[in-house]
Amino acid sequence: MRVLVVTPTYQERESLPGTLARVRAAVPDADVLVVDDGSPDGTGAVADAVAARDRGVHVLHRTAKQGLGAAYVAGFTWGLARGYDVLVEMDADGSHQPEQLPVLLAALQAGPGADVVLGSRWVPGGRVVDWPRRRLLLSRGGNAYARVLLGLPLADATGGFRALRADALRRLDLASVHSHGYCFQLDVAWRAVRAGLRVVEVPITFVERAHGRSKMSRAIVAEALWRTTAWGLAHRADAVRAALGGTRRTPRPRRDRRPEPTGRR
Ligand SMILES: Nc1nc2c(ncn2[C@@H]2O[C@H](COP(=O)(O)OP(=O)(O)OP(=O)(O)O)[C@@H](O)[C@H]2O)c(=O)[nH]1
Ligand SMILES: [Mg+2]
Repeated sequence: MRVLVVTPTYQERESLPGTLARVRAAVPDADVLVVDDGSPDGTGAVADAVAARDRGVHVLHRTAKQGLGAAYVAGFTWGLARGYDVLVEMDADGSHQPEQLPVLLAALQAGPGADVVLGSRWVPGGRVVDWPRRRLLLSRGGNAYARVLLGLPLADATGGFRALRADALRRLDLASVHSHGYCFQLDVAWRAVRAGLRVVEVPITFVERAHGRSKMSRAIVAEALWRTTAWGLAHRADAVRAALGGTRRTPRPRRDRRPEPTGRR
């Protein structure tokens, strides 16, 4: 199983080297792709320096900050073109623990297997360390909104630490993803559920960043809110059409959530 860990960066000069070293130690057989949007603090050069001495680390330089979603689409496209079997999403800021990568990857193969494994803060065993109350509320509230509006059968669709099988990813029509900010996470989870993929949540420990600044902004929250609302309304219109005798354009979500696999911490 060839694994590529995709790590988008913007202004992560201090966090990136430690994150990369931890990934390489935790899953030595996996490659890493840093997708840097021309960070003015020189994160791209830091990544290049690591890549120069480690053949398992690659860097994709983009010229302007275009958001987390666009960075992941570019990184996934790069990985799919090079034949990786599994693509992983991971932040560079230390919030996602590289030491939990083996648990995520094992869950792809455990039991009946999974197409997409989501690291989840809001299943039993999941944790958040050092987050202020307003961030906890935003995350819980955002996930609750997505559950109600989209019928998304997930406890945490925005954790952003996840593993996807390449063949599953190919079914999600990445070229049509327009989400910029962290609603990219919701977008992909929603597409996966609608495509009838097997989506599994495993508990993770999410730690507030120690260095650098959060890119979370009002604009990013607003984007998540309006896009989720638009998706929800379109979904409901679909359901109404189907109830009136038309055909359903989107398949019914599969609600088979398996019990957590191994490695609970
Ligand atoms: N390439 C690229 N990376 C980005 C962009 N925005 C954020 N990132 C990276 O994506 C990861 C997550 O971004 P964060 O700033 O931590 O945002 P967040 O995780 O939604 O917010 P916090 O929970 O406050 O940390 C980090 O590694 C960022 O450097 C972007 O526009 N382009
Ligand atoms: Mg973060």
